[in-house]
Amino acid sequence: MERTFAIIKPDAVERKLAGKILDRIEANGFNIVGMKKIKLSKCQAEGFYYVHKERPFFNDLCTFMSRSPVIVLCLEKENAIADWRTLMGATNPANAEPGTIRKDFAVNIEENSSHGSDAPETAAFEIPYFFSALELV
Ligand code: 3AN
Repeated sequence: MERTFAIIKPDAVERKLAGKILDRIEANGFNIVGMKKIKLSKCQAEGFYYVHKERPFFNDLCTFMSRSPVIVLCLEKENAIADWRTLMGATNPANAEPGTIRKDFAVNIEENSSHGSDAPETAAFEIPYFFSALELV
């Protein structure tokens, strides 16, 4: 079994899409081992996305991620990291496969409804950024 970290981003929570996205997560065989709704501060968003700090979209991205609540998740299944990224679809919804979360729900490349760890090392940073061991069940 593998664990990955996921976010239902502000654009999706604002548009009441959290239930639809959680339904896809469960229908695709993921166990939700951690879940909470939180409102990130700009500083917390910057810490989470620090690997992107030199990118031109960094400030806008952190402003977006802190504008309203998100739902953070720890998901578990075999091959969870790759399978969650497949279910989300490409970063830019214009390039995402039909039936993916980003194709169906994303507004644009920035407001793209969901986040997923891209590698085991990333998940190992991202999961404990939001969850203590006691919150993963
Ligand atoms: P992914 O979330 O698919 O792994 P990353 O890690 O390249 O994509 O980018 C992190 C986040 O930054 C994306 N989810 C998206 O919200 C935002 N982002 C990525 N590329 C752009 C871009 N060219 N313009 C605006 N926002 C972007």
